[in-house]
Amino acid sequence: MWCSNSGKKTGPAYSQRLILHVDADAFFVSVEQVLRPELAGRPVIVGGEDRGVVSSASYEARRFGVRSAMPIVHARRICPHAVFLPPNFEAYKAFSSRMFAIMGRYSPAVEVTSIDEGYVDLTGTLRLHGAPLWEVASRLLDEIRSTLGINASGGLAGSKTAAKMATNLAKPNGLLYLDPARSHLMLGRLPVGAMPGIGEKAQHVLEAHGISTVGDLAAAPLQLLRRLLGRWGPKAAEIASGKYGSPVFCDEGRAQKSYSMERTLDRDTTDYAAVRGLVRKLAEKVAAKLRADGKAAWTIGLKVRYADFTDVSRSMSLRRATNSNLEILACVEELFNKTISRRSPIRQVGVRISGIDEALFQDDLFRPYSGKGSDLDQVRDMIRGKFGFETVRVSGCTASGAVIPSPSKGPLLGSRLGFTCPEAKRPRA
Ligand code: TTP
Ligand code: MG
Ligand code: MG
Repeated sequence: MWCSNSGKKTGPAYSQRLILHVDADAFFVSVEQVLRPELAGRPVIVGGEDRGVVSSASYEARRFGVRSAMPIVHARRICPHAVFLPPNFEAYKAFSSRMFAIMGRYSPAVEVTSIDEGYVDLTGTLRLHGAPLWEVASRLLDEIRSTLGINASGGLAGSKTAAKMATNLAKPNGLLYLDPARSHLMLGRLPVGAMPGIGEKAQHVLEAHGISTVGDLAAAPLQLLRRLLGRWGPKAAEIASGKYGSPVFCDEGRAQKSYSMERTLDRDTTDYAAVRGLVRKLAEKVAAKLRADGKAAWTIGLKVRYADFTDVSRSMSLRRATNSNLEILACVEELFNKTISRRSPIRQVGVRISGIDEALFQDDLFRPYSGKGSDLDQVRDMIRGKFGFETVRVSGCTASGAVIPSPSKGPLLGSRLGFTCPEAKRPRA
């Protein structure tokens, strides 16, 4: 699909802000189809095991109603002839970095927003490329296609939000150019839920107050929006009106914006002690990744999915960014205690750490801070890195997820320091 709304023969002015948003089509599935060409053109679904959810569905599978985040059991019911595959993250990461490397050849300003998606700021590159920027955008998508063998769609517009909405309209395998001067006219007619940042819940709230399109949102009274959406309300209106354009954050964008892990339990359970242990284990693993990257986080979040698929998410922001195991565990404990008030079976839990910052704090002026955490955290990370996660247990959590009632009852090594070492395991040969 190709679409230009400008109707003009000439391209955008040299200095006009133009941002290209790129998002790979059915990314995980497309990579699988490159690795196994016999799957091309077939309904293919990548997702967790039977109790998991769909991560990515080929457009052939989507015709049967399969969508991301749908339980695999449901997908099997509505599309039984699809090929179901477990995820292969290493391959996806390799394709992802090759895709962003291609994008980086078209402009130095590239913001990575997810594994298969990002922005390229093409502003000011008209002379460099010597061609209209929509042609340049088209060339970029072609290069992804011919080099990696996967399709990507794109949106070229005057702001990141408009570009992302254009990509969504262009999918699959399309490119949509929206003339910055007039894009709000087209985007204004879209349902309010089409705007990035307006989730399902916000959409329902807005619709209940007669705000059903992006244009309605742009024109809504700010006071009403503040009441309905909090501080995000007026900003959302500004974005909807096309007046706000956040820059392409190249350096920050390349860095990971959050660290998260989630686990679906083998069976729905009301054994909250076991779930609590699992949550602590996830938090420790995520915290270790954060330290390994020399980062710290401002916000710690917990998600609980109940057996009926209702999700409860809670997060807390800290007074300073941290990567300390104990501080992160303390937050997760507090969130868990606040969240598990409903006495219903739990299906899945997840821990998400966001508001990522450089770990710049330094307690010892005479020793440069590595960002890898306190001595205790570094020792624990090192032992776990060498001998496996289970070789060190932080008080309060066993390998099976059950809670140790008192730290003093655990084996002694390290317990004074806040963790226990159940056994000195040898590395596997
Ligand atoms: P998306 O870009 O949202 O989805 P997609 O690439 O599969 O399909 P399309 O963009 O054409 O609509 O997500 C990129 C990848 O992230 C996706 O292939 C798998 C993963 N993912 C999940 O694991 N869980 C999810 O709920 C979503 C939405 C994506
Ligand atoms: Mg995608
Ligand atoms: Mg995406």
